[in-house]
Amino acid sequence: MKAIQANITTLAVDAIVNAANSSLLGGGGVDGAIHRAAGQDLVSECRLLGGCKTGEAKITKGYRLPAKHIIHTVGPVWRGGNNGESELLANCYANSMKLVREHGLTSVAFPSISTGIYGYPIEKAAQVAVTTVKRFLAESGAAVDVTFCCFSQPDLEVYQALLD
Ligand code: AR6
Repeated sequence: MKAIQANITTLAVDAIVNAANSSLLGGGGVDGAIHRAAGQDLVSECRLLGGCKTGEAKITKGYRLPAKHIIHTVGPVWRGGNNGESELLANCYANSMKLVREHGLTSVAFPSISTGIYGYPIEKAAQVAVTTVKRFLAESGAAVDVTFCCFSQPDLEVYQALLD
């Protein structure tokens, strides 16, 4: 596991993860950037998926992206922390990693799910992200190269402190 600062749409990995909304039809933030970079064929495939519940994950092709696949997951909206947010966020990471395994993928990059428009505090979200992925790798024995792709330098510092 490692953390980097980058635009996730530039990464040539087996899968990048999208912080989507339950419609899976696009939005702002990283979702908007991924849909713009992948092109119109992405939304056509997404229309066939029937949406996605919070904490669940669905996979599509990567289309024009350098990444081969996109795993779309829906993070929780932060409502103060006592509304199941941490469990739902952990489900996003665990269910995305399950898809990585089921599809035989060996590299995946995650954005910091829920910490933009959905308002989840970065320190708390990064803790959930790192803990959940670490546990998945240990329990499954999977050899997957996992990158936490941070958009800002302060976010990168938070992840790096947890990974050291
Ligand atoms: N590469 C990597 N990270 C990025 C990029 C990028 N190109 N662009 C933004 N981020 P957000 P959420 C970071 O708001 O909070 C959408 O409208 C960003 O700085 O994209 O889960 C969806 O459709 C932040 O650290 O996702 C939903 O409606 C992180 O990605 C809603 O936003 C997540 O921020 C989901 O909100």
